[in-house]
Amino acid sequence: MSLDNCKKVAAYKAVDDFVRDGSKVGIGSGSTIKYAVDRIKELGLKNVICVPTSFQSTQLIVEAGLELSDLSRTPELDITIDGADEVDKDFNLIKGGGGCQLQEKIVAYSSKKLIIVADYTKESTELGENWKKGIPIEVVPMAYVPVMKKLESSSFGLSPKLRMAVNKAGPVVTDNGNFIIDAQFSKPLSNIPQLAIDIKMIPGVVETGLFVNMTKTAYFGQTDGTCKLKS
Ligand code: DER
Repeated sequence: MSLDNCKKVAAYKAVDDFVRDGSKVGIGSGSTIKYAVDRIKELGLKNVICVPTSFQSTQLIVEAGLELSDLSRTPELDITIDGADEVDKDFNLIKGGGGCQLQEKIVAYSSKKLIIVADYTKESTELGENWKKGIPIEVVPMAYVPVMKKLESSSFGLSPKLRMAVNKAGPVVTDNGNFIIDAQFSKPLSNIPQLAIDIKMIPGVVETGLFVNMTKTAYFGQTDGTCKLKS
């Protein structure tokens, strides 16, 4: 089964298990979440209110004809469904491969439950086992050089790279007008909760792609067409 089909299996199962008429749902960003939106539309559920986590997520909601809201009008969500770049054995996540982690974390934090949907390649024992692009860190543009210097200093020992755009000259600019630094690491991260706090405290850092203690539910689509639930 293709990776896309694995993503679809995970997303469909999560929607079937958690989304009901009247649900208030945070819609993540990336490629897997598209299948969750497709499934919500396919089920024809009534009065489902969707809050996006990016321009891409907004487009998915609008194009599916679902009710679009925001956190000003819907500040408390029942669930957020979102993808992940990696999930470790303790449910620490790396997110931000698509550069949307700031709004994703805000919306997930505004939800009673964050549900991760992914293909099987995203499940790891330790962070970094499968995801090799590092920790995405959203930074204020004027601060990216000092932030990079701090990340590569002995206090962090990371290898930061400014994320450059592919179809545009220069750096990637997020939906919030910021840059992304991908902080690579060669050995397993220790004390991830503390690392997430320490990175966040560097002046100029807006948000990290380390999601800690934010979920205990993840669906992983498998190549045999089954879906593995980690909870
Ligand atoms: O950028 C993000 O945070 C995405 O949610 C990412 O973590 C998962 O993207 P994918 O569903 O395309 O793998």
